[in-house]
Amino acid sequence: MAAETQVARVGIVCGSRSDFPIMEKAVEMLGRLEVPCELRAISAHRAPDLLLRFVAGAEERGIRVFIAGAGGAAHLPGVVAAKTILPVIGVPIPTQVNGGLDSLLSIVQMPKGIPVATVAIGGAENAALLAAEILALSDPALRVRLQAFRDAQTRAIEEDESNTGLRNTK
Ligand code: RP5
Repeated sequence: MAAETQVARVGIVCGSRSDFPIMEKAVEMLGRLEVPCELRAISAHRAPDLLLRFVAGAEERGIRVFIAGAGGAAHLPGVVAAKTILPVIGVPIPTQVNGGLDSLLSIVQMPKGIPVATVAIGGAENAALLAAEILALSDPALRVRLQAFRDAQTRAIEEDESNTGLRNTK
């Protein structure tokens, strides 16, 4: 039973260890939702064979959704999507080119036939939430945790008095 909960359900992969500070936000968010995940840096162009082996073995290991982050000519999410029928969520990594516009366009502009669901530049938290929503379709307990996350988020805004700005009325 305990071992079963340790099986990673979300496979997070990125092009370089330099992407870890962004991708670790996805790990953290999935941790809050109690969704087991794994994070690997495997470059699609420097280690393509390793990447293909990682993707090929993932479903058998228990992975049900991929989150793939890359920067620059960010082909990694598309390559992952090309080799699996599991959903792939792409995270464009911020770069020196207009803050990551190169990464965003490389990931979001997938030609038809192979989809990659793309989040905002650096949007690893939303990638994690979307992955959790996909898993929650067949995991009622996770659905409850996701709803609790949403409710707490809303409550924090409603109850935070510092959200009230200055008034000039009596
Ligand atoms: C991409 O190139 C990686 O995803 C990373 O965002 C970028 C730079 O990689 P490093 O030169 O830091 O390894 O493949």
